[in-house]
Amino acid sequence: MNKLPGQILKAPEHFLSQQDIQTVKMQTPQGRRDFLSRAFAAAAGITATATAVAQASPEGDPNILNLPAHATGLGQGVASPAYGNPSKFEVNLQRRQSPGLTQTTQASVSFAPLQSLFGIVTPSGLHFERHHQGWWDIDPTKHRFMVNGLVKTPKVFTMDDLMRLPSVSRFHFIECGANSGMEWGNVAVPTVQYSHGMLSCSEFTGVPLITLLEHCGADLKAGQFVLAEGGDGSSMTRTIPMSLIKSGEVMVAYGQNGEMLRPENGYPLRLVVPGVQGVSWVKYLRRIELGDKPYGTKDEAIHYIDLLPDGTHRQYSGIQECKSVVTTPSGGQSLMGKGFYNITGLAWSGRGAIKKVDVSFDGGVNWKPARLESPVLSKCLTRFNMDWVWDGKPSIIQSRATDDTGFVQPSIKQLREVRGTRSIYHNNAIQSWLVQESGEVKNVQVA
Ligand SMILES: Nc1nc2c(c(=O)[nH]1)N[C@H]1C(S)=C(S)[C@@H](COP(=O)(O)O)O[C@H]1N2
Ligand SMILES: [Mo]
Repeated sequence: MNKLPGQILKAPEHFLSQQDIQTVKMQTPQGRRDFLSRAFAAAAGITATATAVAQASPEGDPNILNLPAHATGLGQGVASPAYGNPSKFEVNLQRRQSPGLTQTTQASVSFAPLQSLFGIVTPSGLHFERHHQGWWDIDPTKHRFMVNGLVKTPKVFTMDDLMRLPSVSRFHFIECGANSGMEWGNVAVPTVQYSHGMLSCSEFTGVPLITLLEHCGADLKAGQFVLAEGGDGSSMTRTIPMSLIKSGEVMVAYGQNGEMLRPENGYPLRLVVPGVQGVSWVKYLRRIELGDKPYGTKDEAIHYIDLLPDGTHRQYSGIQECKSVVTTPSGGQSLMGKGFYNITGLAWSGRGAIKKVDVSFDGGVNWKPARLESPVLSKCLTRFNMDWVWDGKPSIIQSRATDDTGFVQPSIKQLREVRGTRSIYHNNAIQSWLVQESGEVKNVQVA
């Protein structure tokens, strides 16, 4: 029996009893191969109930014994509409609005269904959305992009102008600074879609911003910051330091996952600022101004800043620190019974590549390294997997990521010690999922 650390906090509707905590049992497999053989042995040993990973025999299963219509008849011709859609059986795979968020006149946030996604790329139609004043489908022939400020020749580009220039394609995550924000206040939202779903990852294509600035004769000595301005009515303007831009990573992007950006993600042009919170990835990008100091715009003065315990604000804290989350099993899901499971999740860091992800099944007492799946890219989602045999007892599953700067993802307790409890933004704490005896998984906090 393990002793779990500290006090367990929970959402009011998901009470975690002391008894649950006491009965969480640890798993200490010796190595993967040994583990797997024992895993399947364990699963086979519980044959009486349907807990093995597959049915033992096909006898009596009409779905394997009888030829279905699709094996004997003629299928359909090429897909119509010509732009393909998911299977009709996948209708539950949707972006969703959080039931816990205040609704304004129109919905302004939709969350990506992380619990149902594989690998690292977010399908464009499931990319999360955050609109400060609604989205637009802008005519690309009328869209203009201007570069001005500390440049020799201010210029206005059309989309055709931009698409003639040398382009790059790179995979990056985007995470809203408010992702997991509800967890600060110990409001454990029910599913990973709502706790972590303001996170997506795409292959972006565009022109490095530094190329455009140099093209306009930028003063790279005096010019220390740029202002990025969006074309929608939200006056979404953000300051971005030239140090990020000079690295060549910041991109004026028109492509997303092999096609043009989706309207809700900024069509026809958005800024891609790898590693930095989503708000700086200005959509419907229409202007870049080069200046010698931070601009302190409205969204930089009152939003996306962190109120610290001493009453001061942490400002320009835009880099999304190292973070991870187990996406299956996660809140709202139910395990089908004892036996083997693939634990899977995502890890990312705004400072570089993921080096390691450890997983705990006992609320953070013992940790074991997960397998990182390739590719492992800088400022990009990394997929991790791990084998697990569930013994049917309550368990608290957590993941803890380390990036290549050596930064280790903190617990919510460690984070609160430094940042207090009054933040909304920049919560990169370890996430805890309680697997109950019934198999139901709930969002809890181990603090
Ligand atoms: N022009 C404009 N750019 C914007 C926003 C906006 O409302 N208008 N929202 C920002 C915020 S807060 C985030 S988190 C990301 C969300 O990008 P997405 O909607 O493509 O997921 O875009 C940023 N860029
Ligand atoms: Mo955001």
